[in-house]
Amino acid sequence: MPTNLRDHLATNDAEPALADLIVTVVDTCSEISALVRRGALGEIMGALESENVQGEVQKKLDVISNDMLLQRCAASAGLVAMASEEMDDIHPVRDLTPKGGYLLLFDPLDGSSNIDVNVSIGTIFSILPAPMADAPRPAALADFLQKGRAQVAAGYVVYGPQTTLVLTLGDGVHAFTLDPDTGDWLQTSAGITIPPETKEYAINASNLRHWAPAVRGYVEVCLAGETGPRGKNFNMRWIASMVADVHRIMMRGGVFLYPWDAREPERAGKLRLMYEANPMSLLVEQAGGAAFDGHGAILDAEVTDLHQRISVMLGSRAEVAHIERLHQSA
Ligand code: P6P
Repeated sequence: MPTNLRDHLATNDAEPALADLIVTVVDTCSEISALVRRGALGEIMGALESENVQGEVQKKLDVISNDMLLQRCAASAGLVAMASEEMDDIHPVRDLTPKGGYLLLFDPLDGSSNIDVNVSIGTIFSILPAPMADAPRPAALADFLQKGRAQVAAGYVVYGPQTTLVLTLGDGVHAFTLDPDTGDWLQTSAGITIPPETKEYAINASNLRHWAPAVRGYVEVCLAGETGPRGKNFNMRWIASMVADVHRIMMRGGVFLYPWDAREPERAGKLRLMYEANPMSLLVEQAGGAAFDGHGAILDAEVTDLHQRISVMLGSRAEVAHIERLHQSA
């Protein structure tokens, strides 16, 4: 009988408050999955009048998912505060104490523009250690501004043909699939490793004219295939749902690029560091891959703002190393 998530966490000696927080997040994702599956039957499709801090039109399910995570995770005893793509400010839950605890960050429904067209979407989450405080005090924004390498756990749930959790606690990457009959999360992969080589890249090619020379050169050589300097043909995928594109890479290799582009030069890219790039980069590195931001490892990127954006190039280690060399020689 496959291991379930609770037994996996217990077997791997996960700190009890961390295990409880992870189980609470994932059980909430079970409920989000049920809403996603109902689609138009559930009257939760479509957009709201509101915009999030990113200036993106919020889908009903974005806000519903966000509120579900806030409400349910607040009960997890080790949780000090939360932050979300859908909220301008942090969401304090309980005071920091000398015992420490955890900070939870999430993109409650990444790829939500795909909801109305029935394409896979997902929830991404990151867990950071809460600082210890000599005297009890509420968490502050500055407590969240930790580099990605400080994460104690990261994961995503992809709402696709299967509902699957991919999780790391810093000691390898494992996958659990939701059994729709029992509601249990059963382990379906242990010790996921990303093949170091690949012939498959994922990028929104319509942005080619906006990219930096290194990225444009990389993609043009891929397009040249066996007639070009690398002498091999490549395949391209772009689901426009980071969770779905990254899950494919976790399962069969590849590289995912959402690089800086000239449309908004002051922004490092489109994707957010704290609750998209950092959790995905920890998962990818733990699976033997690499995650690069155009200058260095994403997990080492300086953090200055909760909603800062970053250029993302991640996946098969040898291919990311090739992309890094192109940046160094540009
Ligand atoms: P584009 C979804 O909105 C998202 O944040 C990621 O999930 C996805 O990879 C990217 O944006 C898609 O962006 O510009 O291709 O629509």
